[in-house]
Amino acid sequence: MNGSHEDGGKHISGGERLIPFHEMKRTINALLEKGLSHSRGKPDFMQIQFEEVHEPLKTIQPLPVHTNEVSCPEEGQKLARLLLGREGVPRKVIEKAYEQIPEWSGVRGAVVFDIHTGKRFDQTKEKGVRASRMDWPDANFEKWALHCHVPAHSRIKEALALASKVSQHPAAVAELCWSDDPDYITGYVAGKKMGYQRITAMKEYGTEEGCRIFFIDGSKDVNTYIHDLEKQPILIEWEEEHDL
Ligand code: WAQ
Ligand code: MG
Repeated sequence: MNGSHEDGGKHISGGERLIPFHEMKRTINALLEKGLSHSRGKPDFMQIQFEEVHEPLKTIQPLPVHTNEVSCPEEGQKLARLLLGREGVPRKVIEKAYEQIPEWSGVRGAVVFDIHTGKRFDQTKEKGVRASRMDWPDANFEKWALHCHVPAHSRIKEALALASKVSQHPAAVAELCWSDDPDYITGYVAGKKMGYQRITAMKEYGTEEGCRIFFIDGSKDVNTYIHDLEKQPILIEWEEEHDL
């Protein structure tokens, strides 16, 4: 569901999947259900689109996961900034991005932020950039969740699949994310070195301001960065040996 918002209405929900044709009906039904029964409200507009993928599929491992228990959003946000710094985002750049997070809370995709210039890289305004064409088959995800003692929720599956895809790009440095859904306050910071670092409180319950920032290094080759996020098909497949 990727609604148009020329009327200024608020974005309720989105979702992107990568599936074999025989799962089409089940998948579209699930997306419909997700859009119609959402904690952000009732949609007055919805778009469901599918397209055949011709590019070769790439299969990758999920990022390693760690859950950081924090007692309040202030502690969570402080930890997030610390982790971003460790992954290579300069402190000044973290501050610059954080200054603009309130302005970006209505963006329907992600903001791409260049750590080289300290400026927003994409020019998509309120639309943002949507990573697409990634998925994680349920059976493998459930096996992974059991092994890693993480709840087997589709929200976690989708977030970790997205973060794993996004982080594997050569120009990617780190990602910062928390939901815009009022009933979900766990967020994460992710990167090649630190993996997927869940943080159990990134905002207060009841608030609808979310965040998703992809930090990239603009001094690297970024010509195809946005195209790759949108078009490169990636499947997640966990193999236990990689986690030992
Ligand atoms: N590409 C880019 N940005 C996206 C995408 C996408 N495919 N999907 C969502 N976003 C952006 C968009 O601006 C949303 O408003 C925002 O991210 C939040 O999306 O416990 O649920 O789906 O480990 O509400 C993370 C923690 C949960 C999960 C994140 O985000 C866990 C979440 P939501
Ligand atoms: Mg949401």
